[in-house]
Amino acid sequence: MQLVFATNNLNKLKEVQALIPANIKLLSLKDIGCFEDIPETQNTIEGNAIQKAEYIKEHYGYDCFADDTGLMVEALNDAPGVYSARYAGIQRDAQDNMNKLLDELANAENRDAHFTTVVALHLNNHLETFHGICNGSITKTKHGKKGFGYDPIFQPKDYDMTFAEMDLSLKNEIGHRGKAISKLVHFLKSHNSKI
Ligand code: ITT
Repeated sequence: MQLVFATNNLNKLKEVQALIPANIKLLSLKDIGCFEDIPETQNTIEGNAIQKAEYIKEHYGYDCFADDTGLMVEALNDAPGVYSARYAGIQRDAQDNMNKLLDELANAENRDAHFTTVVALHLNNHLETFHGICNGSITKTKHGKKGFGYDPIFQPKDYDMTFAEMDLSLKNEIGHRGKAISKLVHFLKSHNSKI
């Protein structure tokens, strides 16, 4: 079986590759000759995941899945949420985004937050979605060099380190994306006895 993973984010690709069984061939956007920006114009995480998966099916004809993720911060009424990538501007810069979030929370007592991932799968002309959530809190300063995006300032509940201080295998085990992708793999296995 082969599936396109519709992402331009190489860090996501690395995390997901570690969770997908070896007998599913993952194709990247580059592999199918897709070099344009895929529209993400919906106002929900789920809407954007579905939009990305449907775009690839419609324009390239491949079965595929897409991941959309957001960081929801309680004290900010769940911002940046669906706007996580461009929170500090269209340059979509991780350091700028984290700095803005730390500034916004400078006087906040409640630093609770969660990541939400929705994976949308387009397979045999059917659409399925898989959700994953990871609860935690926003640290006061950045810690760690691993991972990507907001990882240096996100500390998952029950751990005394940020995602950026964890090995990929632990982030995948307890994280939002790992949970959503595990559900995807379970679904694929239950529909294909060869996986
Ligand atoms: P694609 O749409 O091409 O998959 P993207 O980087 O635009 O890649 P998202 O829209 O899903 O992906 O990401 C929204 C933002 O959240 C973006 O700034 C990411 O860096 C950040 N983000 C996503 N997953 C994350 C994770 O596991 N840890 C930390 N930050 C993450």
